[in-house]
Amino acid sequence: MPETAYKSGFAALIGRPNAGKSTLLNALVGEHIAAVSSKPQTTRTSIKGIITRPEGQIVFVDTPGIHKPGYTLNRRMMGLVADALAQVDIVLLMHDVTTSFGSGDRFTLDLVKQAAKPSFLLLNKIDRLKDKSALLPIIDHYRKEYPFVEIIPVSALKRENLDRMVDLLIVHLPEGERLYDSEIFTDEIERNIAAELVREKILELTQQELPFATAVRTEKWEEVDDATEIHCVIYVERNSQKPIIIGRQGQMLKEIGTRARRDIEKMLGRHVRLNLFVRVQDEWRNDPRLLDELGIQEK
Ligand SMILES: Nc1nc2c(ncn2[C@@H]2O[C@H](COP(=O)(O)OP(=O)(O)OP(=O)(O)O)[C@@H](O)[C@H]2O)c(=O)[nH]1
Ligand SMILES: [Mg+2]
Repeated sequence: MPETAYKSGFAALIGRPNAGKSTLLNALVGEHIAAVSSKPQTTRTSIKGIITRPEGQIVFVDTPGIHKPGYTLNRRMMGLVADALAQVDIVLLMHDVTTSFGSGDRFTLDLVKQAAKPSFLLLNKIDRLKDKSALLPIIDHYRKEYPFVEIIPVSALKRENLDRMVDLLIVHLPEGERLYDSEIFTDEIERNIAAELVREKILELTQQELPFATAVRTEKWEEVDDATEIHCVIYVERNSQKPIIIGRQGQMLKEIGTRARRDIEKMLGRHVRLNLFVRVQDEWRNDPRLLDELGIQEK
């Protein structure tokens, strides 16, 4: 019998919007599978990223940042967080060390306490700390709140301390067989990742309410001779938002398309012809059917 058995299991990335959960997911799998932006509420679904090591396999579950739900969309997003908390083996609570502990962090921490699972505290964005001793009061505060199995300062962006985090995670995972083939790094399908990459560019390039009022869906995906032809529909809520997405002489839509196409080509390793269409869909954030179609399902 081998000295240590193979380990496998699920770890949920939980935290406030903007903490850096999706940045960490992308860094861990080494691929751009989750949208990242400086705007809050970037992630709307739970996306799995898988890493396989000789000693174990970890399935990371990225989740939407925890916030007060207003629309059906946001209620479903919070349902996905509750679901992830209930289903995984280990919880990774991520806190952005450049922000101070507020009521949203209190609410988030209470959810982690209720889940009562083995939990790691990840203190993210340490690259932005001039003085690392600023971590000590944060660690102290969290340690008094919950018996975290590990408290690990990391930088998802600079990939600091991630190997150590993975090593420690494997130690705490249950014994078990591989859950996915070792080459698989996500269970997300390419057409959904493409739509997310388009949405990411919209978040990058637009301001105010537009990032929240926009959704993207891939409607056509076809392999033609030398390229993949992709049609994505961008949903906005009001007629007045359409010209903002399109921009003067179509410049904005063109820029969104160019940036997204580059990323999609990187993912597919193939030429892409990306066509974007803008559609006004009143109140889509409260439209159960469209939310289903967007993969943001009721739980
Ligand atoms: N300096 C620094 N910035 C980071 C780090 N990790 C993430 N960021 C930035 O923080 C912002 C938010 O990152 P995301 O990964 O989208 O955050 P998230 O927690 O997934 O956010 P939601 O999906 O909205 O819940 C982006 O601008 C990232 O570039 C880090 O380690 N250091
Ligand atoms: Mg995210």
